[in-house]
Amino acid sequence: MPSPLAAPIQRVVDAAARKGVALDVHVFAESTHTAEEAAAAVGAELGQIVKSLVFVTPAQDGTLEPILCLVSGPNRVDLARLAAVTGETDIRRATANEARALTGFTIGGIPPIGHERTVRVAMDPDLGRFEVVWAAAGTPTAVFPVPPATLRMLANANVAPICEERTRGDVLGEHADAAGTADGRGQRAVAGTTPGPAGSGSGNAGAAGA
Ligand code: 5CA
Repeated sequence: MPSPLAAPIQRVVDAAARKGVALDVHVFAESTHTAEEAAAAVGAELGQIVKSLVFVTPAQDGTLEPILCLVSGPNRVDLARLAAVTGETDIRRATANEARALTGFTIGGIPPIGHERTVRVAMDPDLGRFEVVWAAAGTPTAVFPVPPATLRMLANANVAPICEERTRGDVLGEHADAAGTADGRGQRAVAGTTPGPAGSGSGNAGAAGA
């Protein structure tokens, strides 16, 4: 009999199941706490790792409202952009304790779905470059693969420019292997031009996003 999933992982699996998606959770012996560790564990590139970063803004009743940012591994959230996208003026990073209290999960394992309460979610369009991305599944050793468009649906995420501009050097370095293609966007899964496996919603989250 398969061993039962840890309770936090089960909450993530159940949340996806409620939307009709069966998650394929991978649990590792080694840590997947950081994006770098997760990329090494699954053999993906850093950009395919979904960082689930918790920010907070004061709600009208004086409590803190969480805002979850789903961010491609190498990218960083730009607070001014996040403020513009959410319409909030007072946003900061959650502390580790706040993140745990607001989501029900511990940093390093915070998933994009299955939280304690309804969370507003903003998603980095760069995740839409890949056919599949990998997100934390509730603990710091568990991740799951998901097409970015499915992730957007599951998290009810608003795909919007929330990250700092990458430098030209960053982008050229990353795309060096794909330089010179006709459309200039490289050969790597630019969804919308490259159909995903089994039509499972691997479209470009960015193209469809707000
Ligand atoms: N499992 C991996 C890959 S899916 C993961 O969860 N990565 S993560 O980026 O979403 O979570 C780790 C992030 O938590 C780090 O990038 C770091 O920015 C953030 N973090 C670590 N410690 C703290 C802290 N004390 N307060 C707020 N954020 C923190």
